[in-house]
Amino acid sequence: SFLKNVLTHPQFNAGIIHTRFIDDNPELFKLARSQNRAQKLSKYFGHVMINGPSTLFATNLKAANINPVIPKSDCSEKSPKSGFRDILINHGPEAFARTVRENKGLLLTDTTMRDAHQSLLATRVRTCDLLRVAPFVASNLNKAFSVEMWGGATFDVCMRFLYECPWDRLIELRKEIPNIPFQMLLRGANTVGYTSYPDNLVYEFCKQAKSCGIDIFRVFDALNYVPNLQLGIDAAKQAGAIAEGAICYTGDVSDSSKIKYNLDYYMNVAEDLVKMGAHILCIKDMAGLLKPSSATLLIKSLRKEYPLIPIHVHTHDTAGAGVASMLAAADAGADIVDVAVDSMSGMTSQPSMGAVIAALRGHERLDTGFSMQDVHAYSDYWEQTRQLYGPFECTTTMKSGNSDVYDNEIPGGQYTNLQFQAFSLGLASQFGDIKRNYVLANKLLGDVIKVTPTSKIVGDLAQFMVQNNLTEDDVVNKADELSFPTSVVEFMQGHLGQPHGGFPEPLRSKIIKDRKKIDGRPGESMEPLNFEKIKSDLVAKYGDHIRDVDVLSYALYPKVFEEYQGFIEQFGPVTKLDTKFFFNGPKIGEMVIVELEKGKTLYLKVLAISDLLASGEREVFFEMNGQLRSVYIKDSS
Ligand code: 3PY
Ligand code: ZN
Repeated sequence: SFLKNVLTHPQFNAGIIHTRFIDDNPELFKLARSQNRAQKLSKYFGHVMINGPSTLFATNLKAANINPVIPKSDCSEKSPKSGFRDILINHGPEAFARTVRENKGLLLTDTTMRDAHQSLLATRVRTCDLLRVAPFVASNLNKAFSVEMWGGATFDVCMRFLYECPWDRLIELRKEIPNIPFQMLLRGANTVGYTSYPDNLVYEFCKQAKSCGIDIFRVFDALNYVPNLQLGIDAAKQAGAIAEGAICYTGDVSDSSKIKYNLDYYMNVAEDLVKMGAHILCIKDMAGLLKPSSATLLIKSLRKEYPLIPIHVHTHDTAGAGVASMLAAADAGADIVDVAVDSMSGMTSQPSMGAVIAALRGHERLDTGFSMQDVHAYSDYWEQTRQLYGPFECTTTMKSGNSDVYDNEIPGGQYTNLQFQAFSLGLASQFGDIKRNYVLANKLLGDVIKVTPTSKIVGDLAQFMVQNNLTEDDVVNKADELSFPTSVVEFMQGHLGQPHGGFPEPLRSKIIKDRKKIDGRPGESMEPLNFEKIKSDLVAKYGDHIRDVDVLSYALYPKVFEEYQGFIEQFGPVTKLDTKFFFNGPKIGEMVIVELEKGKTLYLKVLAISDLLASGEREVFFEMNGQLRSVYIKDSS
């Protein structure tokens, strides 16, 4: 098609051709590429229509065939209303933190674009569905303290299951929402992964994330291990961003029988975070264990000790007490709480935005100033959009909140994950067993804080116990002979850091035997990565479209990144497809309109699929911008 472009070029036809003809006319290549993309997307459709979805569905629920109505923004694109980000940009992180403390009214972080769908829809929400509502968020939710839209599990799920680039999601959303701070969840020394990484990766990750649009890094460590936290806070600050130091919450601070994680413990971690220079303190209640009375005790104590530092509270509504806890936290002096829009709230997600706003309407000190109409319009959009994700809907198996979380302490995201796993193995009734064994596994591991990645270790041990029919005593007594999951062995070796109260003995020694022990911060003993070398290798393999951010994607998830690159090389920019088409492909004869880039629209229609040929393939006939084409697709059934 390049040749065709040259032959039909007016300059060529007019005979005005010189040695710079090709250099001066880069569109010759562009046109060729876009046709290529169209062909690849047709191949994608053929593949999905013949071989089924490209990403494994978690439930039997179908994706709805709807086009969600986009709520109307009440201001023009050219002049976004002012928001908290203006203060950050114009006056810097310290002034920003002061403004937050002085703000009248409770501030809200909207987690709909990250934690809510991570907890309810297996993190599967795609960039196009976020982008559609982004102008509305910028104009109508401009009072928000922040939008949490990146980090946690979204990074790897983007590439692994959605075949999207997480960095592009950030960059594109930033363009649409220039006025509200963007917040991400950073797993400290584990960044957005499940293991420890070399320090230079953590610094480089924060630098790139900040330059692509992240303003606030919520930094946590799954063990509240101070040296790991320090690394994350330093990296966020060095990037010039706001460092929100998070204390992972577990147990019950107001239950005097639970002594391991008591008020003194939390106050000590807070002191360390303040000493490190965190701009904001966060209580990160990833499992939804913070009852209202405990929120009152903890936040009052922190407020008294640190009158100047903003306090941010994060919870999950797993038991159903989330709104009550956030109101208690606000009353006790929290400045900011996390909420998800109504239709994406509740259960393992965050408490409802609308409920918190309505509860505080007219409150002399805490009224949020949000309009209920705006919340309803936003919620309407998500109610419809959520239906596109039926195949990942946690409510297929979960119908209500569940206060057993106070016993098993399973984080919101993991709760639904474990349930899906049991369900997809046809062992839905085993979920109860897994939850009970999760409690035992936690005890065996020394009562650790459970959040990514430690929650996975506890979950792995619980599943190992269920599968092998092991009691708590069996695990300890037979530890010498058992072949424990790698995650458990590495945790015991110290690969994630040191847990509060130390490792459980004799189990640790029995499990690690003569393997290496890491006694300090794992990153300290890791070789720095050579980013230049990685980049040149990637460029050699994939071409010069590889950017510095791609180098980070590779450094964090080498195999996932390579599979993702291979996928888009084969099937093109599937991120441009509407969600219903991405999951299931179009119906025969249905017109699909894809905006490949501004001003470049593709009209694609699959016309017919042939019977199985002797080659094991089927021929897919389609119309691409009015022209008839066909591709052969292997039928793998
Ligand atoms: C994550 O690390 O992904 C979490 O959401 C932890 O709460
Ligand atoms: Zn969370």
